[in-house]
Amino acid sequence: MTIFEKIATREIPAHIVSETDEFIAFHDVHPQAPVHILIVPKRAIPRISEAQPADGNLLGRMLLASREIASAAGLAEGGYRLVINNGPDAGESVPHLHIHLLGGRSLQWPPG
Ligand code: DGP
Repeated sequence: MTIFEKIATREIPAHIVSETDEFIAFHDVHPQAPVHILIVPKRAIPRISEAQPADGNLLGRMLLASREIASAAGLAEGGYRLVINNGPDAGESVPHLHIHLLGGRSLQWPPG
């Protein structure tokens, strides 16, 4: 089981902000911004490069859910960034697909 599956099954505690039968959203343990939430499918797709066409609806629903999660976190007006790290060059550290939702400060571009 990945660490995020253990969070979904409550084996590991996390500050959960939103949940459906398909995915869960919780605060990142090492926040890189005042708001840093991870949106994670309960089914462990390792990374976006390994997602299948059948995962498309789930991934779309996760993206759309980010709007409500960002609004609930107070980010609707100031804006926010969604990030998916894929593979070692991108800094992927947990092999379970997740969308980072970052906001609450001015974010730089390009990212480091
Ligand atoms: P990435 O580097 O894109 O694979 O992001 C993994 C993120 O997961 C990283 O920002 C830290 C976070 N993380 C790792 N372990 C835990 C944990 O046990 N709990 C929570 N809440 N976040 C975690």
